[in-house]
Amino acid sequence: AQDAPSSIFMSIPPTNDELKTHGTAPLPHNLYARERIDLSGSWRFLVDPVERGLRNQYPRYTIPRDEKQQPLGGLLVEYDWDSAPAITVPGDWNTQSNPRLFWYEGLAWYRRHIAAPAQLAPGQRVFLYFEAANYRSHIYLNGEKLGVHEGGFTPFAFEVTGRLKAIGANSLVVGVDSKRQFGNVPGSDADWFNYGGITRPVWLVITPGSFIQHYSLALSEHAGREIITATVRLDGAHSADAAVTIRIPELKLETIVRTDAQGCATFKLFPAPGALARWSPESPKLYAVIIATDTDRIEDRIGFRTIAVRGDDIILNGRSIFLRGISIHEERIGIREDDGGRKLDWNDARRLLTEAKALGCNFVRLAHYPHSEKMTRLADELGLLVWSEIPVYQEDIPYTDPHTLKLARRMQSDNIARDQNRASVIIWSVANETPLTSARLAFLRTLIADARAQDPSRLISAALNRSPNGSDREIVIDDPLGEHLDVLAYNTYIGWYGALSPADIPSVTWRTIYHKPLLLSEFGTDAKCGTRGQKESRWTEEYQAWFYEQTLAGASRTPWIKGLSPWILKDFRSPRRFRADYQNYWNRKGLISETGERKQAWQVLHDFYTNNDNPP
Ligand code: GCB
Repeated sequence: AQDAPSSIFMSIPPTNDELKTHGTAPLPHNLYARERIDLSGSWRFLVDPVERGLRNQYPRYTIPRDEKQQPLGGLLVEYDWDSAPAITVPGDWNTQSNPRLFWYEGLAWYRRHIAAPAQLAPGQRVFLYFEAANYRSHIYLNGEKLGVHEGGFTPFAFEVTGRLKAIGANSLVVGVDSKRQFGNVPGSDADWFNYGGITRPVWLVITPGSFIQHYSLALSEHAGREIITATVRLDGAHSADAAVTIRIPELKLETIVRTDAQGCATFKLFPAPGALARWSPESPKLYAVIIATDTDRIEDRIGFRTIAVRGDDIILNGRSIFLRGISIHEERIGIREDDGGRKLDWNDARRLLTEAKALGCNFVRLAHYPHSEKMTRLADELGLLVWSEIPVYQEDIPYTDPHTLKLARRMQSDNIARDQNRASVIIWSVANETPLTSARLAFLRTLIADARAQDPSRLISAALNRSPNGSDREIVIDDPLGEHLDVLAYNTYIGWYGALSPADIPSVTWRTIYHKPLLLSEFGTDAKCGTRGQKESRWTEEYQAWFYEQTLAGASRTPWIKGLSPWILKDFRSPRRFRADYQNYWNRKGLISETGERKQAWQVLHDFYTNNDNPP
C-alpha cells in the first residue's frame, strides 16, 4: 500500500517528529530501467537564510514556495521566480558559479516548471523521484506540500498521480536545508565538506497502476546445488494474487509465481550445473534479468556470486580473497583546485573507479554515506567489490535518541533496497569510529539486525578505532560490537595522529579476541602534492610514502588482515583542515591530488597490490 501524499503545512518551530521524513511514497526500484522524464537542467534559486519560506505566520505572498505574481495595484509580492538567478540541478550550490555560496549552510529554494507527462495510459502513475538532496528537503507542487525528506544521500519519491495539471506549467518548488545539527545523521561535525542542495538527478517516473516496486535476487548454494532466490513486490491495486514471471534468458531460466495478499512473490531458480558464470572482479559477468507481470516489465543486469566468511577468511565464490581496496568520497576529480564538488555524471563516476582499478584494486570502500547509484552500477560493470556505508559517524550522534535511530534505520533500508541487486556490494557497514558506550552498542545492534533481516546474503561490518584495553603500541580488537560483525574493520593512524612516527610502526603489535577477518579500513597521512623533503618531514610526499611502506609491511606480517582500504583515493574538501600552507580546507590524505595528480605513495600501494608475492 502506498502512503497518500500529504499536504500538511509546517509550523514554526517544527517538532522533532515533523522534521523527519513524511509523505514519501514507495520507491520505484531500478529507476534507470523505467520510463522517466529528466528534470535536470536550469532551475531558479533563492537563498533563504532566515527560513522565511518555512514560516506560516506571515502573509503567504512573502513566502517563495509557490508562484504568486505581483498584481497591478494589489498586495506586495516580494519574490519573483522569473528574475531569480539560475542554478544547475543536479549539483551542490557551493561550487557552482556563485563564490558567495561556497560556505553557505542553510535553507535555499529551487523552482522549475514541469509539464505533465503526455498521454498517460489509463491507470498509469507518476512519481517525483529524487536520487538525493542534502540534507532536508521540503517539496511543494503547485503550492501544495507533498512532504519532507530527511537525509542527504538516499533516494526518495512522492507520488504525484492526478496532481499534475494536464495543461500548462506545474510549479515544483523544493526547499533544501543543509544545516548541520546534532541529531542529524551525520551529526554536526564530519570530516567532509557539507555540500548542500539537489546533488543528484530528479525525475518524473511513470509506472503502470500495479507495478514492480522492488525485487531482489541472490545466489546461494545448498548441498552443492546453486539456487537463485528472488523476491518481488508489487505496488498498487490488483497486486495480490497476480502472476509474476522472472526470466534469465542466457541461463534458459523462467519461473512464474503468484503474489500473496501483500503483493509479494518468492522464487527459486535452479541454474543447470556448470551453466552459471559467477560474477567476480576478474570476470564481472552480468546477466539480463527480466521481471514481468500483466501490466509491468522491467529489465536489469545482475551478477551472481556468493560471499561468506570462514574463520578469519573472506570467501568469494568458494575461494579465499584478499581485498585490495581504497576508500573513496563522493567528490569528482576537478579540473582546477576550485572545482570538484558533489556532482557526479557517469564520466566522473567512471573516472574515480578507473583510478581505483589503475591502483590494482579489487575493492572500494564508498565512504562515509551511500554514494550515487552510478558508482555501484559501474562497480558491477568494472569488477570492483564494494563496502557500502551509512553516515553514522563518530561520537556526534545521540545514540539514545529514538528519532535518530529511526532515521538511521530508514537510511540503511533505503540504501539496501536500492543496491540489493548489485553483485559488487559485499559489505553493509553500519557505522564509522563510534564510542564504546552501551547506548551506541544497542543502536548499532538494531541496525545490524535490520540489515540481516533485509538482506541475509551479505556481510556486515563497521569501522572501529577504539579498545578498552589497547595502547599506542598495542592495537587490541576487542570492541564488544565485534561480536556482532561478520568482518572486523579498524582505522589506524599510527605514525600520523599522535606522537609516534612511521619508524615506530614495526614495533606496534596487533591482537584480537575474535576469530574473524580484519580489514584495515583506513590508514593514511596528509601530503600536499608536490611538497618534497626528507621522509621524516610531515606534509611531504616522502613522509606519506614511508608511512605506506611501513603500514603495508606490518599488514603483511598479520595473517588475519584480509583486506585494506587506505584513506584515501583523492584529496577531498573538509572544513576541519585549517593549515593554509598545506591544506586550505582540503584533507590531503589522497593518493592523488584534487585534480588527479599522483603522489609517491600511489606508487607504493600500486606496487604492493600488483606484486604477485604480495599481498597474501
Ligand atoms: C578518520 C575518519 C575519516 C577522516 C580521517 C582523517 O578516522 O574516519 O572520516 O577523514 O580519519 O583524515 O582524519
